[in-house]
Amino acid sequence: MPRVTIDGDVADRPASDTLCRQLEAGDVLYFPHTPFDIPEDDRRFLLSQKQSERFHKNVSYRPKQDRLKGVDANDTADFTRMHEIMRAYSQRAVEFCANFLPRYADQWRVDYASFRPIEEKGRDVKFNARNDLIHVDSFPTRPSRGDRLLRIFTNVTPERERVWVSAGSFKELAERYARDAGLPSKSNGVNRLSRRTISALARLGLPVTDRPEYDRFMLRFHDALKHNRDVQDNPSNETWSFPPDSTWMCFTDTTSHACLSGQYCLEQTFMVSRASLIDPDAAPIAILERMVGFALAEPPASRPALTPTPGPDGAANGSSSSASSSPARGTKSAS
Ligand SMILES: O=C(O)CCC(=O)C(=O)O
Ligand SMILES: [Fe+2]
Repeated sequence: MPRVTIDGDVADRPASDTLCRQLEAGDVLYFPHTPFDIPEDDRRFLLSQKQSERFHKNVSYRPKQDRLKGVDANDTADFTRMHEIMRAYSQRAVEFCANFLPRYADQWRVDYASFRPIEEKGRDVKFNARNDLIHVDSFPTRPSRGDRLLRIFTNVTPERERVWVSAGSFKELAERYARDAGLPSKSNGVNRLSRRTISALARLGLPVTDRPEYDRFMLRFHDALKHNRDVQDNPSNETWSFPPDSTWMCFTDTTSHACLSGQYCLEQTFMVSRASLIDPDAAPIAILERMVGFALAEPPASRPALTPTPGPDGAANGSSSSASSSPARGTKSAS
């Protein structure tokens, strides 16, 4: 799965259909020079944030609510400064992506941005939350319902690269491992019953996530890949180094990835509507539906409007419920 380098004028024009097709199939689009501005003062402030003193996890920014999380709110000056920086990064990343990928921008939902200030190598987190194990992304608190997860990352660490490794695309991995992870089955009456109960509870406003079969499978697959030594240790896995001040984007529900090392990094996520894809048949949901022979989420046309509405946890969701039905997963992202 190639890493496609995009430099110079190409970054200033809308991506060609060929490039969109490559992106949707799992290629990484790599910009050796970040194609939008990150002011020097902002970088200095981000780098001055020492890991572990103030952060237990990533800093997140929710553009729809203009809300910052993961920073000590008692330190008002630093909180305000971090808030400004995350707001500005998110706006610039969204503006760049909207110009570069206009075919998705009309219908996408702008999801969270994040700042990752903690060294990834040897990071002490629970097994399924480890970023250094290869996986495809799925968000427990924000089911995508078959829409795609597009993410753009910027390495702001001076003099150190961010290193990723990949075991190929969702299609390749699903062909080999989806069955072992437990493909959805139509005949599972218990499943259907519990889904109906969850839907009913969600309609009553209770904090459960009405998660379609697709998202339930993607969460299982995320965990299964992390536990699979054949995936993790495959000698043909590809390694990509992203140098300081580079930016890259990919559909992280398709491009399998792990971050082996690297520190300060900014990121913005989008949920891209299935309806706007150039090749909807290459979407993970389409691949899985061909395998099982039935629909794994409501088709976009029969869903409520795509306009994001804040859920109870502030998540930008196109549906009425957004909190997790699975307390074990809490609000962490399986990503
Ligand atoms: O921070 C990174 O470079 C990627 C980590 C990751 O896999 C994720 O956030 O889903
Ligand atoms: Fe991930």
